[in-house]
Amino acid sequence: MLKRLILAGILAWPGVAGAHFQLAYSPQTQLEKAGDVPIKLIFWHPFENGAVMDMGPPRAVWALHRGERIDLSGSLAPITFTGAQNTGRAYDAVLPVKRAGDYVIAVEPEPFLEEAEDIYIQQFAKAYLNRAGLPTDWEAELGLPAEILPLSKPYNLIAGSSFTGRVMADGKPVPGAEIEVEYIAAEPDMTENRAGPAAVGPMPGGAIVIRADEAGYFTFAVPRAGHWGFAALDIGPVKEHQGKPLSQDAVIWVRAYGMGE
Ligand SMILES: [Cu+2]
Repeated sequence: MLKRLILAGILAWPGVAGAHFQLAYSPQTQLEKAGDVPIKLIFWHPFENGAVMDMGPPRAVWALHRGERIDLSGSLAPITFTGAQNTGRAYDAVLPVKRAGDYVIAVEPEPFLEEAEDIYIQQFAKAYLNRAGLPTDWEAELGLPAEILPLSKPYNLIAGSSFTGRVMADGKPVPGAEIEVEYIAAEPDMTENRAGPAAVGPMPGGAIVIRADEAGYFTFAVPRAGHWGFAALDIGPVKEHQGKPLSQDAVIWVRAYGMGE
């Protein structure tokens, strides 16, 4: 029996080795002009340029701008996205950027059945864009069931500096939350709908993991420029979906730049 469990664990390993991350990706987080900005919603293993999961229609996709909610669900269009291993279902969305300020994108997906582990995963994801350098909304709490609040302005970190966040569930801090750290190694090609060339390989030893402190805070030193993601796992209030365990995760995407780049 024990042997069987170990074997099952080993067989399940490729599915859990890399970290799943719900992306809301736009190559540029700093915008000069008004206009429609394409966003890609992809459920992927971006650090290892690994498996693309089939994303279902999300429950809600919206953006916060100057305190107001912009519904993006009407812009959703199904696409396929191809990573180094496979092709999966994903979505295009369009963010209408008008006035200067922050645009905080929120994705509320349907629970996804992770067959290798026989659990559902639901990742509430946030990503940040800014027009014209005017900070307006990045500190706002969106009120998601699972959410990471940034304490560092999330769209223009300096590579080599640090990012601090606070893990929240239902509006309360989560002591000791487990957080996976991810890097988009192969940035999506926005027109070809496939992963571009990988800038880095996956780290030896599997997912990068840190823990929040007793008040839900964590800090990570960001070693290089690019798009970094943090996922606090299984922190949301709903623990079951259709008779199976549900992990409600909070994902935040931040952008770092090298100085002088
Ligand atoms: Cu995975």
